[in-house]
Amino acid sequence: MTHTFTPLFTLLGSLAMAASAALGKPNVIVIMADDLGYGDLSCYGATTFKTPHIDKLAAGGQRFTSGYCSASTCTPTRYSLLTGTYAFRKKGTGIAPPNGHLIIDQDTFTLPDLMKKAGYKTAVVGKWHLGLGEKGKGPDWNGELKPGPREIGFDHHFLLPTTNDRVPQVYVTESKVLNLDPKDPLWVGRKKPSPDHPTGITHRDSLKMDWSHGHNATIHNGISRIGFYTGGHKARFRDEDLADKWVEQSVAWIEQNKDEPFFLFYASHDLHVPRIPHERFQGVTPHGFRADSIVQLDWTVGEIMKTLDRLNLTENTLVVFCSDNGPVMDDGYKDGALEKVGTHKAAGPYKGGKYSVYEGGTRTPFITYWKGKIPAGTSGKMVCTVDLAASLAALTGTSLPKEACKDSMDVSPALLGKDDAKGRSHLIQQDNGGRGKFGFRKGNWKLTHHSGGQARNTVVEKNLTNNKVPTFQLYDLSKDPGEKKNVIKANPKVAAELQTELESLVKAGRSRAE
Ligand code: NG6
Ligand code: CA
Repeated sequence: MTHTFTPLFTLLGSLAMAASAALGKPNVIVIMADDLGYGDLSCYGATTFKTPHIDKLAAGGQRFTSGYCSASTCTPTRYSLLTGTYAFRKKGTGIAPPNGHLIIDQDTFTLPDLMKKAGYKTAVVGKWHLGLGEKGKGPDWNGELKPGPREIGFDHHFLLPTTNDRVPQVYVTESKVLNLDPKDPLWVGRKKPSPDHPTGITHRDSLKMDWSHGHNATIHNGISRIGFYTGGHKARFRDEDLADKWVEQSVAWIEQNKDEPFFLFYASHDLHVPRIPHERFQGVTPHGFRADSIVQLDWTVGEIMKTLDRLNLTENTLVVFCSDNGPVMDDGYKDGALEKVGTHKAAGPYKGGKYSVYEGGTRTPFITYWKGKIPAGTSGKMVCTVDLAASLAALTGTSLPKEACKDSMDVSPALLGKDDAKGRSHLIQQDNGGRGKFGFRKGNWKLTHHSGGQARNTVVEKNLTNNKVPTFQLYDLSKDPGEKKNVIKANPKVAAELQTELESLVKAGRSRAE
């Protein structure tokens, strides 16, 4: 019997492989939002403002209800997106400072490396926040900003170096600060450069947006920032123009590369502080600049999709929309986000937000769209931004070196909306790292580990911080998605199993099978 059936199975197997190869090499655009929570889009339940362009992707593609980013802050999520490895496995992957060095080792096999191996042109436009320059040296602002995106696999970059609340407000492209006048060198540092240097403390009355905590150093564009800088005046941009500039740059790069497969990582900054949307978006929602910035982000997505339509690329492009961490209201500036939040639930039904290992910290909008290839629908499969490396490797038929992408799972069938697809069976969620806080989701169970017994920001809309919590808690997400009832006492066996598994996955140094 086996004898007669074997050739048939082999035939079916090779047909299945041919089918996946027949998907060819679609262009891939990963749009990563900044600080966008699960409930921050109208397709994820927001009712007081609309996000029609992103809603269109959700309505025509897969809208994930268990889509995650790997950490509840920016740098570790971006690190794991680009390396396919959980950031907690490497020291120094927390929020990068203004003068931080590149935290991805040059010999790491990265997501852009794998796309290049697959024959793609690669680019990153937007927020970087992974450091520039060598360890021990950091960025050479007036010279070559190397190593940087080029050295880890991007053919092209047009970037904001860190975040816009960190100095300096300049664009980086071709490994240099754009429009830098050598006669006006750029200096970036941690100490006030001279006693008369204006800061958010000495010139607070002159600010167009006041700070609430931190963010009181050098002033640029009426906003005081984290860190100090002088010079580089011709290179400096206005916060209001960031989104327009990145759309312009992305559209130009897509046009230049329309005839070959391309991979674009579009890293938006819109609702990260300081939230300064362009004047045309200011006041479009009842919630102040935070939600106005969401509408601006939605506009950028619309512009990118319009470009694909115009160039006839929509049916040959996979678009992945995701976020880098959950939401926060007051993140250091008095922009009224908290006061004007009204009934809006930025984290949707989930607890916590940015900085937290509760679901609100990492369960975020996650949409895949590919016209004609991905069916429309809502998916409950568990997927994470760390999985894009292994999934795009599978989609493009590229092999991953054994030692690379240690925690990236091939969830490409789920991303493509296949009926029989599986998502992840487990996921480790982390905060900014370094303090041993983890969330561990397995099926519908969720174990949280808070070393030191402190949880951050458990109710986003009330701006509570640092609540005391037990070291381990257990939640049953099938009955209690909002992580309200700790059921660890009633389920000691489950808790012990999850604790052991979490510990062994952390210790093992990898979770992708070799
Ligand atoms: C914090 C900043 C916060 C934000 C965050 C990084 C203060 C008081 N807070 O340290 O405003 O910049 O870092 O955000 O300075 S992230 O989304 O890039 O991770
Ligand atoms: Ca962020």
